[in-house]
Amino acid sequence: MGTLPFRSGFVALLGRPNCGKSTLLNTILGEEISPATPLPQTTRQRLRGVYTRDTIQIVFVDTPGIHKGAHRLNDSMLGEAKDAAAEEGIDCLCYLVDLSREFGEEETLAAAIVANTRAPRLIVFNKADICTDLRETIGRFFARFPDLKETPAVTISATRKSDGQLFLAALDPFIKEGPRYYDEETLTDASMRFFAAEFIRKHIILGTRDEVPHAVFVEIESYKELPQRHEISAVIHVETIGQKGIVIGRGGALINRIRAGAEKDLRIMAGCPVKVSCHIKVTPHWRDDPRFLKSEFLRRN
Ligand SMILES: Nc1nc2c(ncn2[C@@H]2O[C@H](COP(=O)(O)OP(=O)(O)OP(=O)(O)O)[C@@H](O)[C@H]2O)c(=O)[nH]1
Ligand SMILES: [Mg+2]
Repeated sequence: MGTLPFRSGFVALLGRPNCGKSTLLNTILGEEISPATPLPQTTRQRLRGVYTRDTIQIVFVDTPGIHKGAHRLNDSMLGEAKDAAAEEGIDCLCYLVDLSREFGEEETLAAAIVANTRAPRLIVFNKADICTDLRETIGRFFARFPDLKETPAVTISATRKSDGQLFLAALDPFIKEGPRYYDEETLTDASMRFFAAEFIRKHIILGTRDEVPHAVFVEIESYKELPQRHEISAVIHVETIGQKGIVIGRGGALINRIRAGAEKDLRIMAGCPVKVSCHIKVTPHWRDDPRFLKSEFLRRN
């Protein structure tokens, strides 16, 4: 018996905000690398997550939710998703559809972007666990987007580990013979600085509401890898003085919780204790400031 050839591929995860892209990526990798929260528009830029088993490697690309918004930040997020869809060499574009909410304008935009790509496609109907009538809802989806009728589809709950396997099985035919792009231990291409910013932001999202989580930008001023621990110093940009007060919280209660939450998450990734210190700065209109929106700025961060 000969050995099986190594297979590999690039898979983009696309869909409207909050449909479960980051959750699915985390479930498959068995580790939280892409913050997933109840807030739509959590993910702001592309992130690669690498799944490697004996003879297969899949490079997943998580993307911001497809939506339109008033700020340049929204345009930049939409650009990130469109670029991921149009990238050469994508072996499968997974279009995640949230079955638990009405299909609205964002779904129409997402479906149009997906329908216009040349990459092979898989529809991933998600949140099956909280959909009241699967058959009817999926029927309504195809009635609304008839162009996608012939596209293969799988129905899952991204929060269920066993459904991650179901998804991988549906993806299997798209993954052809190819090289190992990353070594076996690599889970992602992003830096600890990037994760520091993302996990601090995650805990701000979890602790605030309304416009506040959208008005926050986390900048990493310094990231020191000391022998015993990592020390991170961050600036949390907000747009108004009122938001600054909210993020600090009564007697510093919220900012302390944000720090503690981020330290706990980052400790898992860093493999050692992590100390986070933050200060909060009012930077009006950063969401329309190109300096804050360039991917390189975010990645360098
Ligand atoms: N019940 C249920 N909830 C889910 C499922 N998948 C995701 N969620 C929840 O949906 C919310 C959004 O999930 P995310 O993974 O952050 O969604 P996303 O598509 O990455 O969102 P953006 O980054 O904003 O585009 C979170 O609260 C998840 O826990 C699912 O299969 N079932
Ligand atoms: Mg996300």
